[in-house]
Amino acid sequence: MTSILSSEITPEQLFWQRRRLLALPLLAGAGVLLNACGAADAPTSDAGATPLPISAGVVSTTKDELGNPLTPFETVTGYNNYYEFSTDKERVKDAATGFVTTPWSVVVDGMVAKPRTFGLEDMLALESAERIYRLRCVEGWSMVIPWTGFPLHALLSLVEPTAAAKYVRFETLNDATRMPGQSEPWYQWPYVEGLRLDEAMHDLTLMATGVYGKPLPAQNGAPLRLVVPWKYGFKSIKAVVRITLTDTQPTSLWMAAAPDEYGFFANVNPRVDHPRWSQADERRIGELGRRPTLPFNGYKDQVASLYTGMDLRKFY
Ligand SMILES: Nc1nc2c(c(=O)[nH]1)N[C@H]1C(S)=C(S)[C@@H](COP(=O)(O)O)O[C@H]1N2
Ligand SMILES: [Mo]
Repeated sequence: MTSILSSEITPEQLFWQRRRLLALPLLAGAGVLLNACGAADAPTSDAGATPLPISAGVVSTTKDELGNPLTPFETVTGYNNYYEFSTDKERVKDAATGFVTTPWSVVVDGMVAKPRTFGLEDMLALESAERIYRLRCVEGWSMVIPWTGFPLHALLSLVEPTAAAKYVRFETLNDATRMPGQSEPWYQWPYVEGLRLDEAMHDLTLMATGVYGKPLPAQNGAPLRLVVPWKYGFKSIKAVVRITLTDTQPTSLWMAAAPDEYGFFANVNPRVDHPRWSQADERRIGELGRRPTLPFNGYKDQVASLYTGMDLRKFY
């Protein structure tokens, strides 16, 4: 992170500075261990023999619960899907540089007793958790990412969804002057995603505000993005400005763009192929070869009960 003039320091930056100071004693050890994960595996063009500098912040562990090493910081923040900025994963980072995320607010409305507009500072004040999650992109690659943020249910319980609410609809910022990809006519902007309310209330469902112990970089969806680890990555919508509770199943950008290819649920399922490729295995970025894809991306024990009685080969 570049140094900040004190005149430019925002409440958000102060928050993160404080957190970093509190966590400082862990810093040295974490850096050494992270280095061993091999930043040189990053699929960026400048990933050569010299390891890239580790510019990550503090994380409490170097592995997920299955023993998989974290994907290096430079890869997590340098290889991104974010069509509002670029369709080239290795260009998103540069294209998103300078994207202004303060001030930022999120409207939470629809079928709720207490609709409210949250400032980013309100949401950063919610209790923060670290979550190490696998991210499985529908394109057949994956990473292991240490997020920080708050469970979505913490936010939803503040607005009190009504009994009629069945779904949650999420919307990304819609501003082509700030997101140049939105000038491309191929997609129906803004990016929209949706969850069933019980999925949204599940404790694994995270609103991420940070990654690798640092504020979320623009390319990862700053200032806050959804993370639903048992679903394909496209469900994890970035730069959220609106969350609407509704009784009708939302139509996502991808459902509208290619209804035969992308369904509402999009649970990771190695037995349901994409019409154009197999989903049986995946390339973990940084590894040679491919590894089998796990049902629900390895979160089956936690989430399978959400889908009791549903034919998951049919309800993609
Ligand atoms: N608004 C928005 N959100 C988005 C996308 C996007 O293009 N626009 N891409 C999705 C896809 S396909 C993936 S795999 C993840 C990638 O998240 P990451 O870049 O943080 O790894 O973001 C998802 N969220
Ligand atoms: Mo994706």
